[in-house]
Amino acid sequence: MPKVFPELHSSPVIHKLPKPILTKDDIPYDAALVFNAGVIKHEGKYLMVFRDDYGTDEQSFSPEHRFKGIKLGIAVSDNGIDGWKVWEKPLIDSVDITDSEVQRFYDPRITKIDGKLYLCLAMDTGHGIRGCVAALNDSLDGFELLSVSVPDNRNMVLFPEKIGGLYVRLERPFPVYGRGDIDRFDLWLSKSPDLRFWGEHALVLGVEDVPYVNDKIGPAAPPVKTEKGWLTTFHAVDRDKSRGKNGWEPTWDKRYSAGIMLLDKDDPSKVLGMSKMPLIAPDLPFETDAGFRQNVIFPGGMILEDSGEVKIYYGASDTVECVATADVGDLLALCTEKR
Ligand code: BMA
Repeated sequence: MPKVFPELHSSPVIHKLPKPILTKDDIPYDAALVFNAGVIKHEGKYLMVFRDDYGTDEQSFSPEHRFKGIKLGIAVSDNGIDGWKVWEKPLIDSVDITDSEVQRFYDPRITKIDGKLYLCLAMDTGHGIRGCVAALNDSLDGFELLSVSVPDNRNMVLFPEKIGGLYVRLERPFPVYGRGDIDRFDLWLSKSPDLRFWGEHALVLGVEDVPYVNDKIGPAAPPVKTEKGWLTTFHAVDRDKSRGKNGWEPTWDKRYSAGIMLLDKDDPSKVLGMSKMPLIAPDLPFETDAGFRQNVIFPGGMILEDSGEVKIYYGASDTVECVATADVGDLLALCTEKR
């Protein structure tokens, strides 16, 4: 029986906005759950690509009557906090996918490399979950898939520049055999000369390295560059069978929090330091006591401002999109302090 962790709290260096920044009520089309967004700065504004699971609500939801589909939508804000304007047309709607093998895309992450925008997406298919790297159109109304992994893999994030002449991504394969009878999924890295062919796979962080996790870890928001190295969040899951009904579904026994670590500037498979405590944990009422899956926070965007403020965008309860801020110096200190 894995160890169970009774309470987790966000780090004192984290300042959460008390209310979500985007919810279903802000969406000009069918929306039920609006969460797990990628966010970057683009052309003087903040550009968000969010996930929208639609077609049911808490009252009509049942294991037989689940969501009709998933759309990926676009929202833009002047300050990255409020005033989000949601574009009338989503980037994609799963019901419009014509390839019978592909069911849906979700959990978009966005990265700008050499001025061009790229998405990483999870893709559910008839033969497993696959991780995708895609180039976003200049008009932001579609994307071209550049690479699709073999199953099962997801939670990919791209580094915002080439390192040692190669593109680099973090990712989370699902090794179902050989790691015991619970999830035990780890965080990996791959490199590519062209964003299409990926190799030089390396383990970055094992689930056993994170003291507050008894289940699985994986990437969260794309890394940001600091003078000390690459600062990056990761998602961290602990499981407790006694949680029982903990959201809309009959059972939901997982809790998702987020960790923070520092990777070597030139060899990002090397972890220079990691906080031994969670950076962000579900601890606001709408994160712990409401929503589709309670006790879930999942970062998908991280922006380092010139002032040293870091904005971390995260989905809460798989239901709404939120933001927290922190000082970059405090985040780096968390990764290097010995405790
Ligand atoms: C993961 C993904 C995420 C989600 C999380 C918690 O497996 O599906 O999109 O936020 O579970 O439900």
